[in-house]
Amino acid sequence: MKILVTGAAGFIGSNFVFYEQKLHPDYEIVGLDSLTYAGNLSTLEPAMENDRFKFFKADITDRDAIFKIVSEEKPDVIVNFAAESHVDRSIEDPGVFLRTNILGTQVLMDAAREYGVGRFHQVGTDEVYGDLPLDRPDLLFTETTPINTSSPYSASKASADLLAMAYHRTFGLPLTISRCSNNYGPYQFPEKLIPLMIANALADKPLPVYGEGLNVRDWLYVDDHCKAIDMILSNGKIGEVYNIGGHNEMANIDIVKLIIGYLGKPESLITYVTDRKGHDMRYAIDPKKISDELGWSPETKFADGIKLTIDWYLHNKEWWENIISGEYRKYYAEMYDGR
Ligand code: NAD
Ligand code: TDX
Repeated sequence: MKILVTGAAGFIGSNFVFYEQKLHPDYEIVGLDSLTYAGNLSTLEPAMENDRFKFFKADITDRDAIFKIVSEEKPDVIVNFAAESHVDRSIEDPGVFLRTNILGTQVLMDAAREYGVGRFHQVGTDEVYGDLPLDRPDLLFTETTPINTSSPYSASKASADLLAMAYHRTFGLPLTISRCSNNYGPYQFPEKLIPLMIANALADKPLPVYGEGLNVRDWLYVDDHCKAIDMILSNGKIGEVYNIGGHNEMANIDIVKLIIGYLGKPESLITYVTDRKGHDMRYAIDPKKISDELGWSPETKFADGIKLTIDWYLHNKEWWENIISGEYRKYYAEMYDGR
């Protein structure tokens, strides 16, 4: 079995490579990434030690490069993690989100068709369903919840999902789609809530909480997302969408307080800042379909996963300090200074 993993140098893509290497030591894995600001080749160093792993630096919107790699490598499966993934950046500059997330997915699916790749898996997000109200805890996103996007990011991911379903129906491309809730764990880029709060708290810098901090996200440890994708690749039904989430809803402010409590930092670091435009209130996944049909369930409880994650950032300062010393400083100043 040979799997082409796009976005392999990003947060979930790299964790998926490690997960597959461990679970299926006989698999060949081809990592592909254009190494945007969010991609780090150093993350993949442990994977490179395995001679069944190979890496290509390529952009998924580059048709010639992608066709060449797919024709030469002949993967059995393509799993597409490559994306622009940060909502705040999509509000500042939507263009690259449309290019990578929609057109890049199209290029990959065209290559899969051209060279008869047996399976295409599109990694989607729960954000395509829009949001849920705080006062209706009974409401959850199911696979049939209508698409109702709020940000350019979620609109681009929803477009990719729709295009994928169209490629399945029109061309018979054998594919599956997963839509996961918020992930956390090692190697997450520090622009996202949890690593940003850990990094700032460690530096005794203000912790910028949007609005009142009451927005709710449904957090899943990254390995449990990888486990779900692996199970979908093995037993998922072609043409189906699978929601992934572990019933772990938490308000942002509670996560921030938990992080500062664990690190022994004062709550006075919390700074309420101007809210995100179009900020979704609550996400909550109903994982019944993947549990019933594929027997998936999450293994890591949030109380354990968040400790593992904070400890990882404490022990791997070099990884994220390198990142926040570069281009990221400019981004941070533009996004947060005077907010
Ligand atoms: P990330 O930003 O950490 O990683 C994305 C990777 O894609 C980076 O390595 C980047 O260099 C690469 N990339 C970007 N544009 C590319 C291009 N044009 N060609 C090739 N590579 C390119 O994101 P992530 O959090 O790891 O998310 C991975 C996928 O999972 C995305 O599709 C995202 O929408 C989805 N997802 C993420 C979450 C989450 O909570 N992080 C939840 C659900 C779904
Ligand atoms: O500085 C911050 N302060 C803050 O209050 C940041 C960066 C975020 N927030 C809030 C906004 C959200 O309510 O925290 C929550 C989580 O924010 P993000 O980490 O930006 O994640 P989110 O917008 O929920 O999107 C994530 O989950 C779905 C991923 O980034 C997406 O790629 C994924 O599809």
